[in-house]
Amino acid sequence: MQLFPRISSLGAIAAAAVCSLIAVAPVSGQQGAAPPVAAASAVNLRLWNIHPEGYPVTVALNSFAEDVRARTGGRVNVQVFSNAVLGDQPKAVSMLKAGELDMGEFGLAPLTEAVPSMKAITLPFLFQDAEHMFRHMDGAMGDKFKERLSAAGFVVIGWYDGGARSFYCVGKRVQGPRDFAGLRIRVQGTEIFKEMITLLGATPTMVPYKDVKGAFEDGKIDCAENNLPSFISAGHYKHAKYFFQTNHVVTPEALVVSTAAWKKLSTADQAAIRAAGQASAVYMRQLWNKQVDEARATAVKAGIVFDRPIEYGAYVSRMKPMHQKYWRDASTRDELLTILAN
Ligand code: GTR
Repeated sequence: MQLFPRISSLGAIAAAAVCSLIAVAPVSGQQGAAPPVAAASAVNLRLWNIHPEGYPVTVALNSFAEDVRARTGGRVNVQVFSNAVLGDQPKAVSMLKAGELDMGEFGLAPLTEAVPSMKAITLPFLFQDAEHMFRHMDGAMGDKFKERLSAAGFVVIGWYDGGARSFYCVGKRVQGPRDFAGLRIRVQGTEIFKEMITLLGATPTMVPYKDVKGAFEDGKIDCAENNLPSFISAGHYKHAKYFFQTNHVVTPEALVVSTAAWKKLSTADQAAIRAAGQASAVYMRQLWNKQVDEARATAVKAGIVFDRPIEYGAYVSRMKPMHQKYWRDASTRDELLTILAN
């Protein structure tokens, strides 16, 4: 199912930005990890996860851990720490870099800090839906990002579904682009999300994921944006009664092993972990679609009021300055051209 109609004005923005450019510099792929060393007798991998039990990501990670144990004959033990018990996402990324964690299931927001050329794929109104996104992430583009992430310390063993993000608010029913004016909207802290909110005429307010519910309670924010399963599982729906289904960002997430931990594994264990990671991504995506339907049913039952944009042109034109910036940038232009063309 397509989440929003193909937007011709996005193509126009692209054309305007690209035609003023001379040469397209190829983005050089970098090779990642060094060859593996011999297997240790038993390996324990600590895996960070932001979501609670029962959430599709958590269910898939638990099954991944079992699968790894089976495929390695118990040589590799994956310990899943869910519900962000070890800290929020930015902290987990720095723990992984410091060798205090070996694995994580991350949204793209923190990973784009390590590989800025990936920012392009978190732009609003870019991917139409999950099918469109995975066509690229499971193909040459995904492989290119895997190489760059590996060079930056993250070995990707599966692309998970981060869903389609929409806005939801307390007290104000947003139904059109002008209704965003002056609202304090929670963001994850990345440049693109902050800029998107500012371009909508609202105020971006940085709040860690685990504190969003409290920020609603304390009146520190008016709105947040996320996918339907997170809206329910994080309890945001208990406060924000107006859901404006913009599906503005459709994004993948990544199951990663730190390059340092990866290098300590034998070639056979690396292969087993890769296979289990890939299988868990397939499983996660199946669970996801079901969870979206269930989350919507829970929201309807809880009396959430749903609205959808009547048309998308007004939102896309507001994003124009940001989109143009990435069209002009040689490190992101190729990806944008490929995505728009396919
Ligand atoms: C969730 C996503 C997390 C993180 C979180 C947030 O839906 O799975 O990776 O991005 O939203 O908004 O902080």
